Amino acid sequence: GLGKGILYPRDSESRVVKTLDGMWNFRADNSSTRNQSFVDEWWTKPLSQTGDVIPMPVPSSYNDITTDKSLRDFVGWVWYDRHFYVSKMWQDKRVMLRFGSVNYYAMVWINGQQVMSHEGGHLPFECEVNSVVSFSAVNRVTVAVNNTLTPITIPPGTIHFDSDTKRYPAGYFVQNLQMDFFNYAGIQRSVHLYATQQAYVDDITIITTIQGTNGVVSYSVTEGGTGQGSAFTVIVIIQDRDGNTVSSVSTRLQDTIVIPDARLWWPWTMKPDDPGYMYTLRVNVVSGDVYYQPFGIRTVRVSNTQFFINDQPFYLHGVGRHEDVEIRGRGSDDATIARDFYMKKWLGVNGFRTAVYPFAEELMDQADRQGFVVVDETPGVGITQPDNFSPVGLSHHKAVMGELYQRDKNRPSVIMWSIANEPTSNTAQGEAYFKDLIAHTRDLDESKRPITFFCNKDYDTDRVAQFVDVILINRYLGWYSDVGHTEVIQLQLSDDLENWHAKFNKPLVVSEYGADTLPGLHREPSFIFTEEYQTDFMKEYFRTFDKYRSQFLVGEMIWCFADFITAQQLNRVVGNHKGVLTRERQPKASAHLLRERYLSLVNST
Ligand code: BDP
Repeated sequence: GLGKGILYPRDSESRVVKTLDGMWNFRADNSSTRNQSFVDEWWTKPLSQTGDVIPMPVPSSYNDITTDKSLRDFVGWVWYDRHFYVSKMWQDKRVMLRFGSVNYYAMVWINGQQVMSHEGGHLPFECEVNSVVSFSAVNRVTVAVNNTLTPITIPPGTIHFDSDTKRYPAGYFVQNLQMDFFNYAGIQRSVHLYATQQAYVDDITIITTIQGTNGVVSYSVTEGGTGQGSAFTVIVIIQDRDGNTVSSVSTRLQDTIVIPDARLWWPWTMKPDDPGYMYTLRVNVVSGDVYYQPFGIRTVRVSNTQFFINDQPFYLHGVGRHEDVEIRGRGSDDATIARDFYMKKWLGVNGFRTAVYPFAEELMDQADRQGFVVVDETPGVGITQPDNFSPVGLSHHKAVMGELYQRDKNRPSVIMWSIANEPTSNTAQGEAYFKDLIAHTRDLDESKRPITFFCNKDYDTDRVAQFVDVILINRYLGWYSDVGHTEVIQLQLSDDLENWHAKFNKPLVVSEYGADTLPGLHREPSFIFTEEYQTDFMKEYFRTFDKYRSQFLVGEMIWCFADFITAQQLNRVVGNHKGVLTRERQPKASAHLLRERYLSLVNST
């Protein structure tokens, strides 16, 4: 089994949710040993009594908040704490503390007692806190966060020490990362404290199919807490988007409910007047708990040449993107989420990839409700070194995939799982590792969503594409190879696509292609880094896509939606500039070109 559910903390007539977002106290452990905080047991008292603290917003990455370079580039333990109350009205409830994401490793104490730890960023974790909180006095929550990446973290990294004291100061080290984005860290998503009844809905899984005009909804509810067994009686109904009950009542923990004349979930480009239709499964435990689980009715499947949503052919014209914004870094905020969806809609984008880690639940909710498809990806980027392929690393990667599935399994927007980005997929080691991980992912998902990974290897050497349902290839023809030569793109990409399809007989997506572009830089004829080069380059890809779109190409995703920050590197001028939008989410010339194409694709289907 999967173990516990990780349902989003939602309000209901029986549940209360409060947020612990806001300013926390913060202190980095700068000691030469890097773990003096553990020797001095910082969790045993308010952080402000251990030394100087600074205010730190939650949610946010801590890196870009201050002017302190050592904090921006910090590697090691940082500490957060704050006070909070738990209302006496919650005394007989089950009280939960939930973190949307802490990057990378987190330990949590309440009033000096450790309550949980979690490994891996970008995914939620929670625990019950009744036995450690006071309902009649102030409480303290302390969080220690470590962003050190090792060969067996997902994503992996290494620490390199330089001990030549003639050249480097004492204790000098660098963290080498096998990824092209800044390793933002901290409490990057919301923190919730919430209360449920003692007998509660622990988990809900919903699988939908379509029969004629009927929507067939199979659900299963997992019970939790006291009242298990016969005392755990449920009343389940389905509500439409306006809250009207549209089903009969079921009193079973597992059942199948038929909705006649169901309204299906569609991507906005397939049904512009009614995209993203969401129903709600209302689960009422008779002894009190009520949980409202949103879901959509849709199917996905693939043939050898096509991708189908609700049995209609679907062509993905999307973007790869990061969660990345000035000041907050990877910290989630609703204004950015809203703006990004407006810009995606403006661009004519009908789907995106969560590169290269799971995105915020609040963002995913909007993909569901606005009808965007999502290729939902684990943080498995940079699995390229022999020591990344250890059994410990693999079992952690499986656990992460399990957490991602648990979090997102009921989302209609999620049409594919991506297990990794550009791993070493052309060795026996890579083959064994990903074969196992893909089989594990298939076992998890009863709804049988297609599985994929982002491949940068060649059709004749890759050994993992054989296991996936859709082949996604990242290609930088005219950029990382034959730089400046747009005239090779059509030839090379056509040859590549034809060979992949001939060998594997599976649908393909060109899942990354892009050119760094500094807005305002112009040159005619085009020259790399200018706006002219980005658009000339894209036009060559477009011509090739159009040639294969009616054959076996089922999607294209430009890299990237918006510029984003990376580590300091000689080939990155303050970050990666392959965005069609700037980091401020304003268009480059390429955005207008992409928009023209994508909107014409909307109108042609
Ligand atoms: C691709 C990687 C992506 C990078 C991109 C680039 O998958 O993470 O940002 O290259 O270099 O290979 O822009």
